[in-house]
Amino acid sequence: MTLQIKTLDEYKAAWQRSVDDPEGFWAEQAASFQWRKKWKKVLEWDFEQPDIQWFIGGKLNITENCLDRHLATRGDQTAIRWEPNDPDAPVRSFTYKELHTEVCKAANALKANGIGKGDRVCFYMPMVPELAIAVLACARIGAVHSVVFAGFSATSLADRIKDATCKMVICSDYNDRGPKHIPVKQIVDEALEMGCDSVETVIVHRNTGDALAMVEGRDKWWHDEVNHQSADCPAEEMDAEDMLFILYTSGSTGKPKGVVHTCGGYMVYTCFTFRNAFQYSDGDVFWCTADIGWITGHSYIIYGPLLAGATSVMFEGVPTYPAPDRFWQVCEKHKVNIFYTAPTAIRALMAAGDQWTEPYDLKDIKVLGSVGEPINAEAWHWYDEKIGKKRAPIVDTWWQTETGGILITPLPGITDQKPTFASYPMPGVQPVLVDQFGTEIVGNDVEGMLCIKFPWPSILRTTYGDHERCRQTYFSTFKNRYFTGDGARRDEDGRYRIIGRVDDVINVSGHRIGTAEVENAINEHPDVVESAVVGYPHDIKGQGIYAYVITSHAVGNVDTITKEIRDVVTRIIGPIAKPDIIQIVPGLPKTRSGKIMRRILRKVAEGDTSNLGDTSTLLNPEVVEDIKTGALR
Ligand code: 7RM
Repeated sequence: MTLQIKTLDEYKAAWQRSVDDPEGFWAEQAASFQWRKKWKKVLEWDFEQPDIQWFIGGKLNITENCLDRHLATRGDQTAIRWEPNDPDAPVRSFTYKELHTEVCKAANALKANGIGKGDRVCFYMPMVPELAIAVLACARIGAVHSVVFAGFSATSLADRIKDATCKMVICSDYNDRGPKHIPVKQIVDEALEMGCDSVETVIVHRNTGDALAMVEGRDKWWHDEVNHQSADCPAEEMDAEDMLFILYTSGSTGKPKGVVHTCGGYMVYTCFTFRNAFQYSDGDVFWCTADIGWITGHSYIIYGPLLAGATSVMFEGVPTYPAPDRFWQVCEKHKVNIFYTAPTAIRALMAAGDQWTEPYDLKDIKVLGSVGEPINAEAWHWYDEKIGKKRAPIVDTWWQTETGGILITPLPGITDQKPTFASYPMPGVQPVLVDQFGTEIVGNDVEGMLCIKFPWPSILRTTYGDHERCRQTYFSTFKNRYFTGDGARRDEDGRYRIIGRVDDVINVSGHRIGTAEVENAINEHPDVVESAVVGYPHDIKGQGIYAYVITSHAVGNVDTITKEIRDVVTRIIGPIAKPDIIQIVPGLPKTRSGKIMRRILRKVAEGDTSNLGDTSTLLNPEVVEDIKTGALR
C-alpha cells in the first residue's frame, strides 16, 4: 500500500526524501498500484515548455485500480453510499463488486454508442450515483470526461462542449436540489442549439421521471442503453500520460480553461494524499460534500477514496435542506468518520445557530477537513468545538484544479493545529514564496506570491487545445516555477497560510470566478457601456461580487436595471456568478494608459475609503468622488 505517514518524524523524513530523491520516492508510491506495464522512467520535466511526464512508458487503467484491484479483498464492502436530496427517500449503496458491474455495463453502453479511447464526453448531471458510474465508465474505455457543474448556464455548457469538441453529453432529466426543481435536460437542449456540432448522442438518465422531450436519433435513455449490457468490460490499456479528464476552471482573463490531467500521476497522487491528509484507515466512512463538477469531487469523492478502497459518501442535496442540520444528520446516519467540506458551508451553518448541531451524536467523526477558500478563525473554532468536539483535528487543505490533489495541509494527529493555516507541504511538494520580481523570499515570517518549484505527479499537463495558454498562465510569470495565483504567508515555523488570490479571480463560496468573465457577461446588457467587477469580504460566502457599471443613458429605475444585469449574468454564466452588489457609476477610474484602477474599486467595495492613495494621476480623478458617494457598502 501507498505510504501512510504516522509520526512527525516520518513526515519530515518523507518530505526530505521526496526532495532529495523524488523519483525514488514516487516510484515507491506507484509500486503499490496495478500496472499493466511498468514505467521506464519516473519523471521528465521542463517548466519552460511546459513538458511534464510522470511514469513514462507505464501502462495502466485507473478503474482497474479503483475497482478490480479491490474485488478479492473488499468486494462486498460499500464503495459508494448515496444520500438523496430528500431525507426520506431511500439511500443507494454500491459495494465494490456492484460498482464494478455498473461501471462495466455503462462502459459497454458508451462503446455501443461509438465512444472510444480519446473521445471527449461531457457531463451535465446532478449528484446521482450514475454520474460517478459514468465518469468511471469513461475512464475504463479511455474516453476523456469533462464534467460541467450543473449550476452553469446553457451558454457556459455550450462553450465547454465546443472547446473540447465532445462527442456525447450525459445528463439527467431533472434535478431536485434543496427545494429547487431544475430542468437539467432542457438546459442541455438549449446548449446544443448553440452550435455544438460535435455532439452526436445525448444519454439521459431518468432521475425524477417528470415528462421530457427527447430528440429523435440524438437522445437516448440511460436505462435503455445500459441495463441490458454485459457486466464484462475489459479495461482499455492507457499510457500513464494519456488524458484522463478535462475540467474547466476560471482564471483572470478570457474564457475558462480546460485543465488536463493524465492517468498515472493523478492516480498515484490522489491516492497518496487521500490516505495521508485524512489519515484514512480501513473501514472508515469518508464524506466529501463537494460537487463532482469541481476538482474536489473528482479527486476526493471518486478517485482518491476508491483508489484507497474507502467507503465514499455522495450527497445529492445542500447543507440547509430541509433544515440547517442536514449535514450533521447525514454524518450521524452514515457514521461518518472523516468529513470534508468548505468554509462557506461551515459559516452558513454556524450562522443558523448551535441548536442545529446539538441534537446530533457526532462521536464517529475523527477528522474534519476544509477546502476551497481561506477558513477564518471564527469558523475554524466553531467547526472544532461544535462538530469535532475538540477531539477531531481539522485539516485545512490548500490546492487547486490545476494541482489535481492536496498540496499543503496539516496531517491530522501528526502536525500541530494552527487555525487558518494550511500548514505544511505534502511530501513531493516544494513551495516557494517570491516577490514581484520573481526573487525567492527566503527565511521564515515572510509573505509573498506562492509558487511551486518542482513538479508533483498530478500537476496539470496542459490546458486543452491551447498549450501556450497553459505556459502563459502558470509557467511564464516566474521562470522555472509553477505560479499558483495565490498569495501566502510563511510563519516563524515554516507553516503556510493562504491569503487569497493575487490575480483577478474572486472566490465566491469556494467557487472560482474570473472578474473578466463576469464583466463580459454584464456588458451583454444593451444599456451597459462598461463594467468592472471586484471581490469584497462577505460573511458567509467569503467573497461577494461587487460590480461597477456605466450605463449608456441615465437609468430611470435602478432596481430594474440591476435585476436585468443579474439576469444576464445568470443566463450567460450561471447563478453562482451573479453580482451581489451593483453600483451604477458615471465612470471608472483609469490610468492614463486606460487601465482600470481596480485597487481603488476594491477599497471602495471593502467599505474602506479612508486611504485611496494618490488619485491625482488618474485620467479621470473626478469619478472617484462619485464612486465613493454612491458606494453601496
Ligand atoms: C480545491 C479547489 C483553487 C483556489 C486556490 C485558492 C483557493 C483552495 C484553499 C484556498 C485558502 C485553502 N480548487 N483555496 N483551498 N484558499 N485555503 N485551504 O478549491 O481550483 O476551485 O480553487 O481556491 O485561492 O487558488 S479550485
